Amino acid sequence: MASKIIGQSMPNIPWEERPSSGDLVWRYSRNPVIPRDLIPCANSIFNSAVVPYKNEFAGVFRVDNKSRNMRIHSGRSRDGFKFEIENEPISFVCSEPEIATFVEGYDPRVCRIEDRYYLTWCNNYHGPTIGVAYTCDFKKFYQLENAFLPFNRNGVLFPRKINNKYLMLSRPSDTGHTPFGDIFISASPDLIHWGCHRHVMSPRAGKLTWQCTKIGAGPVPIETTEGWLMFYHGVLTSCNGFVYSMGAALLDIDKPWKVIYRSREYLLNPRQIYECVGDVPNVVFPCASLQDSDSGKIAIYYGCADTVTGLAFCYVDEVIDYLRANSEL
Ligand code: BMA
Repeated sequence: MASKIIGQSMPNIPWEERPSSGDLVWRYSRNPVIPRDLIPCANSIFNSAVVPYKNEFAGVFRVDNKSRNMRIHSGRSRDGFKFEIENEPISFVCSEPEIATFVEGYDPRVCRIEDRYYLTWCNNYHGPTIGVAYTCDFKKFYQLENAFLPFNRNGVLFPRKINNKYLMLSRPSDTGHTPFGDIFISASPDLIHWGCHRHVMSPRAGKLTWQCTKIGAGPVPIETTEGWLMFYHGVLTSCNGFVYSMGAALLDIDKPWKVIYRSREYLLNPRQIYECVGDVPNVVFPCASLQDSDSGKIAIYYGCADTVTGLAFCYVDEVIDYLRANSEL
């Protein structure tokens, strides 16, 4: 039986048919979908999150400005291809002055849980950790406590409670360009207090060399009839620096720290000029997906070379079939 997405139908999902190359994951032919200079202050716009919002799309975007400060901005789109991004970064409402002091923020994810859109991002509080906020309208954002002690990156929420707890994927790290990194899951009753930490996956060499240095969750996991489909980034250390590619794993529906399948090969890697050349060369960094439960279509937004944002497409049943046949745990 073909695997299905459990969730909303999205007849207006941004989409382009697969080209004749027949790839499992294929790029939008007019990438980058968001150019680096969409707003005047921007040096680069990448590693950004898009969600369906009121029959259109909204999102939170990583904008590095021309002073090279990392900021996050909100934005909107009618069709998921053409975006309007606010010129000013998000100014969070926060009742805790110590947490409210914004130093820098990057790599946002957005996860709808019930009627709120939760934003998680890499927030600097004595080093990188996971900031958490929510919005209902993409205008006012209410900041909560940071989820973890520093140092941590790639905090990604699950879109519903599991066993009555909120769950978040994350990657404990260090202060800099971390040369290691495993994916863990933590649980919370209230999105403030986090515990019950469980290990999900480690980087692996050998048959999984593309993900041998570090791995980190990408978009919000997609609920399917087979389990949670998690796209993630995997990093290889080459003689010329890090190379970031995208793979996928299938996680157990009730105990998502249990990995069912994990892709032996990458599904997307830096090979187009806008992925290989930019402020940080050789990076594809997925941060968001849109999916249509009727057709099984998935659209993935990913950062390219830390400079622009790309869009890629795939079908859920094909990705899960592929994982079933090409898994290395
Ligand atoms: C990671 C993060 C990402 C970035 C990547 C490649 O550590 O900082 O924002 O895309 O490095 O530079």
